[in-house]
Amino acid sequence: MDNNNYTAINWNVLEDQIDKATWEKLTEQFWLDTRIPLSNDLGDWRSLSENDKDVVDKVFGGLTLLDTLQSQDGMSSLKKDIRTQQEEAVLNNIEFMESVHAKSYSSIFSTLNTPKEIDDIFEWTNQNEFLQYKAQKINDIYHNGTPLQKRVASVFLETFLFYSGFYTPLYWLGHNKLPNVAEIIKLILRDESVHGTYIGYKFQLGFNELTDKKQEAMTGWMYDLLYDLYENEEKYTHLLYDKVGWAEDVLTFLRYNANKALMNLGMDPLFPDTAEDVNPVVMNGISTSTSNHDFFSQVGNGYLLGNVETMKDSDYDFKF
Ligand code: MN3
Ligand code: MN3
Repeated sequence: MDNNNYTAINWNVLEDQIDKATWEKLTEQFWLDTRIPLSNDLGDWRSLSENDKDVVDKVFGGLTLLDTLQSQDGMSSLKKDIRTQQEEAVLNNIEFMESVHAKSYSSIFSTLNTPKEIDDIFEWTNQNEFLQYKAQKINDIYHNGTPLQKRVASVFLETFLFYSGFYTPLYWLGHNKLPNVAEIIKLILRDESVHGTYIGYKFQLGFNELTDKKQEAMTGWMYDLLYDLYENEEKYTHLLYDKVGWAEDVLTFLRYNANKALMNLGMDPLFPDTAEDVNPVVMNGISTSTSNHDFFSQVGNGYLLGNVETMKDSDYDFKF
């Protein structure tokens, strides 16, 4: 066969079954922010203190930035060194969902905040030095890193860096507040669980092909990067959470998730923290089943995307 021929993607001949399994999982769990009745959370929102509201706003500003990065630069950079054509299709799906994630915070803002407040949140997000540090660090790897480094950056972002933000809506969900906002976060979390596992798996395929010496160098680079990001995350966490007194709990949650990111990459944990160390209210928030709101049927019979089931704990633990 002529190597210059343009090759049609053939889903009936799979080099890697995981591509198809991931495609099916991701398309089954497709969702849109517009189906969640966010305005039902307005009563809860009004009951929060100014400090509590400020934390929610800034946390979602930060998450918007990270999902913007994933949708604009992350997946397109990973697509440059795919191992199979189906991997590119999966990354296309992920890229679109990252745009849904990034947009969903705007839906939350437009429900809870005034236009002036929204402007201030974005202004803060685009100026904050710790947010900019992590976004630029990861983006630099996306543009200048090796194929494996890029996959590490993506997994660290999604399985680790997001969690300083996810803590807040899960905390409120654990206290029976803002359940619809939390529903969006849980749908995002469910996606990220699949993304982190899949991209971590593709990393491991490449990593296993390296010589021992190169594996050692890669591992060293990875742990250095994690430490660097953790130091920045400590500062970000104190800045956001000191005024409500949650910083230490958030840092425990972060270390627990940093270990999960390493696990996705097939690496040993770095921190001693386990699920038992995390604030049980937040763990409870993660495991609370979603209420569904019947959101697929709300928009009429034509909008039927398979059966929506109650989410389980295991939905957040996607493994092959
Ligand atoms: Mn995302
Ligand atoms: Mn993702």
